[in-house]
This record gives sequence, C-alpha cells and structure tokens, in this order.
Amino acid sequence: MSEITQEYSADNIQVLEGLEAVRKRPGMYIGSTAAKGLHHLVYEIVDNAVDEALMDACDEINIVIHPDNSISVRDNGRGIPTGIQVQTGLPAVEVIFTVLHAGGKFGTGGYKVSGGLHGVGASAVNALSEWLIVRVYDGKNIHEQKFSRGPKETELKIVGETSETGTHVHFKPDAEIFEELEYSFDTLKQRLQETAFLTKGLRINLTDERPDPHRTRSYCYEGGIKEFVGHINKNKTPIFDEIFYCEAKHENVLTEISLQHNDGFQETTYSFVNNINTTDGGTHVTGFRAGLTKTINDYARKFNLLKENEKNLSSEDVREGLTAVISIKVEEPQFESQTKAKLNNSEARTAVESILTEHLTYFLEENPVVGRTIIEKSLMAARAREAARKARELVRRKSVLESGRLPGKLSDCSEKDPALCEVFLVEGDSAGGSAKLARSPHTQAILPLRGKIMNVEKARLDKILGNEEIKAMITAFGTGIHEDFDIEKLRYHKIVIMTDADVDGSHIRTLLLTFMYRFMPDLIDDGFVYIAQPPLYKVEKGKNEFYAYNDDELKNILNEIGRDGIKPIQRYKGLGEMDADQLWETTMDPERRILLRVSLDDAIAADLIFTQLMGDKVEPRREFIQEFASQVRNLDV
Ligand code: 28F
Repeated sequence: MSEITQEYSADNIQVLEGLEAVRKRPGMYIGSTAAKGLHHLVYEIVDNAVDEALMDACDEINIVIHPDNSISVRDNGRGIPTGIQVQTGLPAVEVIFTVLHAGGKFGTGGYKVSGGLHGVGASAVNALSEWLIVRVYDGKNIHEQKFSRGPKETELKIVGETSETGTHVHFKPDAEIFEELEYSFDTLKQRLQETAFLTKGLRINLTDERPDPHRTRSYCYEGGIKEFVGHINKNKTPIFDEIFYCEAKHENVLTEISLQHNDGFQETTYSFVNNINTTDGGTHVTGFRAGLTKTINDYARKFNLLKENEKNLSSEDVREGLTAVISIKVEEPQFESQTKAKLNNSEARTAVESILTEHLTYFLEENPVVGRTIIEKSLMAARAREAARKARELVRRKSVLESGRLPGKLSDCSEKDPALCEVFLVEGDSAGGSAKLARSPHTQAILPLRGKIMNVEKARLDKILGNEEIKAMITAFGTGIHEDFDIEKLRYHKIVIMTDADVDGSHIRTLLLTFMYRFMPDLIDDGFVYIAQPPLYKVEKGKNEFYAYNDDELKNILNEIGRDGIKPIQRYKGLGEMDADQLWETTMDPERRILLRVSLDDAIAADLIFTQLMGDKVEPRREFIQEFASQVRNLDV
C-alpha cells in the first residue's frame, strides 16, 4: 500500500510538472495562443471522440459553444474508463486529463487520430483551461471530475444515475493564456464538416448558444470522402457523373480514395493521414499520382485511345481538372516535419499505389465512358501543356518576365529595400491618378489596373500570360510564378489591394486574390498581401472631419457628435470620389490607415471560396459575395 502511495506522489509531481510545462510554453503544444490555438483545443477533444467513432463505439458527437465561450463536447461512446489504473493508482479518466500524452501511451491499438495537428491530447487542453469538467456516462452512473488550470479540484465521484454511455467534456479556455477567447462558428464548422466527411456515418452536431444568432449545423456523410469529392465539385462541372471510390487495406495501411474530374484546369487533391490534413502531401500522395498515371496510361493503351506513336500521358495531364481525396490510416505515422504536413512512411506509397491501380482499373473497365472521357481530357491537357510550354518559353525569352524591365504603368517608389516598400494595386486609371498624387513616393508604388482582371480559373496559361494586367503584376512583384516563384525576389513586402467599397470592387479584389493564390500562393501564405480599407462615409461638423468605415461606425460617430450643425453626410461610392489628401489620410498613410492582412491559412476553405466565386454557377457566387464580406472582416489586421 505504501508503495502505491509513493508512486502516486511521484507521479503527481510529474503530472504537475508536465502540465506546468504546457502552461509555460503553450505555443509548443498547441501551435499558438491566438485564435488558431484557441480553436485547436476543441479539435483535441473532438479527436478523442472521433477515435472512439473509429473503433465503431460511437456514432454521434455534439459540440456546443456556450455564451461564455466555453465549449462542451459530448460523445455517445463507451465512456472513458473510470476504474483505477494499476501503474498510477488513479482512475484512467484522471490520468487522461492530467498526464501529458496519456492518450498515446495507454492507447489500445487501432489508428489513433492522436489529437490533430499537435497531438497533445486532453491533458494539454486541461492545462490551458480556466476550468474543465469531465463527465463519464457508463450506463449506470454519471462520474464527474473537475480541474482548474491542470490540477484536479475534485476527486472523481458519482453525481447521478444514467442509462446512457459516453463522455462529456466542458472547458473554458484560460484568459491568462489566450490572446483571443472568442470562438468562430465558421472556423469550427469548417473543420467539423471535414471531420464528418472523413469518418463515414459519424454524425457531428455543432450548436452556437451565443446570442446573435443562435446557430446549429449537423453533418453526417454515409458516403464519407466520396461525398467530400461531390461537395468540392458541387460548384464545378464534373465531366462524368460517377464518383470513383475505393477502400482497402494493404500491409496495415487502411486506404480510402475518391476522385472525379471536372471541366476546369486546376487540380484539387486533399490528403489525410489519421484524419490529419497533410497539406504538403508525402508518400501516400506520391503513390496516388503514380497509380493514377499508370492506370490511365495502361487503360488508354489497352483500348487504343493512345496511338503507338503517341507519348504516354504525364502525371500533370491526368490530373488536370481532378478533384481527389486520399485518406489513409496507419498505426505509426512518420511525419517529415513538426507540423505534420508531409508523410514519410514508405509503406503508404506502395499501399496507395497498388490499391488505386487495382480498383481504378476495374472501375474504368466497368465504366468505359468515364475512361474515354478522362483520356480525352488528358490528351487535351497534354496538347495545351505543350502549347503553354512553348508560349512560356517565348515569353521568358522575350524577357517579359525576367527582363527586370518594369511595366510602364507602374509608378515605382524610390526606396530599394523591399522590406520598406509597398505597392498599391489600384482599380482604374482615375483612382490610380489620385493614388499617385496621394502617395509617399519614397516607399509607395502605384500600379493602376484597368477594368476587370482576367479570371485565371477559366483560362489556360498561355492566354493568362498574354494578359497585360497580369504581366504587369508579375513583373512589378519580381518573384516569377509557379515553380519559378522566388520570394527572395519580391520587390515589395506589402502588396496592397485597393478597390472600391462596392460589389464590383469586391469582385476585382477576389479576382486578384485568385490570381495570387493560384500563381504565387506563398505571397499570401507568407503574409505579404493586404487589403486597403477606404472609408464609406465622411461626416463634417464645423472644422472637424470624421471618417466611418462601416455603418456601425457611422452610427457611433453620429451618436457621439450629435446631428446638430453637421453637413450632409458624404457617402463614398468609389476611390475616385476622394481627393488625394483624403485618400492619403484615410487609406494610405501608414500612421492612420487600416490594412487587413490576407491570411488564407485554411487552403480547403480558400479553394472552395475561390471556385464558388469563379466557377460558372451564379447562385453560389451571390452567396459568396455576401459571405466574403464577412471573411474579409475576419482576416488578421
Ligand atoms: C468528449 C471527448 O474523449 N471520448 C473518449 C473513450 C473511450 C475509451 C477510452 C476514451 C483506456 C485506458 C486509456 C472505453 N472503453 N470524448 C472522449 N472515449 N478513451 S476518450 O479509453 C482510453 C484508454 O486508458 C475506452 C474501453 N476502452 C476504451
């Protein structure tokens, strides 16, 4: 008995040290203490419930955002065991919430989701919460334990009876730790929908109980990633109706693949390992590409769709317009980097390649029309790629992209250090003129863009690179594009999109963002792209001038200064209505302006947004324009 007590106290010290470490360096455990880390807490807890679903022990998870921005997560699984663990002398549930990495250590086999990106589990969430309450429903009793900033506040005790089973965790992120405490419904919604797609048949409900507005979403996909592919292609035009899907296991790598081509030119492939989004791909994606290229070429040869004198289709050719989701489960995932963005397990490559080859070959033989359609599209891609390559060579040689000769329309700044330089992309020549007068020419360059920017979603590379506005931007930025992109050559560390505050302006802004996202994604990723915020209203009273950037602000200003003796309120419809001084004061002066930094850290959301706006279908575009306004407001300042 005394031995156990000794072990207990030794462990207890370790426990407290472990959790103290999490509180000292939260960033190391959850990535950040900003909004991203705050949301991460939810994923850690939800992922434990998802593990239970992956064991087929649970089919529903409920997540509630409470009015105080605390979160509760409830699953209908078996309930975390409440019995005493021999090694620690403590209830298993207490261990899970107080011992760092307990999830992994005591895992009972299976494919652990291991807590999303950082995989630190419930104990880290507990350490970073002002309070956390866990309730276990074991079919007879409700067991409850409370914690505060790590250490327990109460022993595990029975607080009621129940016929249900499952686990309920309610926590409030600690204001001493997090800079941001307000949960975003949209961010949680996005990620939870993705989780639902990845876990066939699991129902995930999200409820926002904060006022204005109460919202709820429910996600459940019997078809899993097949429905995910359908969802991604929803606003695009698929070139065949059937969505390919397969599921098989090969050397302990459980593999699911789904794909469908659309009539666009971009590839959209999302890959996951144990439900973690591997944004940089890895061995599973390599295996997928090899299997796809080989299967399609073999099929084309077998049915004489590719003549003997024709070269094999390339991997790029067969992936034009492809939408695919690859989801694998492995017992011991090896990642190349700390961020888990790229998988390293070599068995994943062979598993995905062989499973795809086998099932896709069968699928194409069963669906010959699909086979022919994919091959026709790939052949067109091959021809276009050849034409584009020649065009690019030509453009390159003609030195448009690499001459160092700057576009004629650019009014450059005199400073040479890119870190100090800004370029304003301004809609229209007239606004460009005011901006030129308004700017501080030492550090601010102006590039006026005429009219609508080309929609890069809808054109091939040779045509895009022939477009004057696009060429002007590429040469002004100096970085080159695609595989030639070199951030070191960036000439301005702030690229500021300045468009009118109307629907046309927001359309142009989105076209510009689409162009950058597709051609120079690192510009956005590395935080060099900004959106200027011109004011919407000007209020004048006596000698005082006030600018309002939205309707709320206008109301506040009017409340503050009263309506007596004010001049008629001026509503700016476009940048052109402001004179140079006003433009400088309100929108360009680094001391006074508000810039929104564009940060598309969720590539999936971004891509859906971009195709929603850029695709052919009108309805989603309208929805988007409405939603985009709120997105922009949510971007980091
Ligand atoms: C709201 C968050 O965390 N759900 C969980 C279980 C179920 C088991 C379990 C969890 C056993 C010994 C480690 C039950 N019965 N939702 C959750 N549900 N963890 S977390 O076991 C954990 C291991 O220590 C469970 C039989 N086996 C496992």
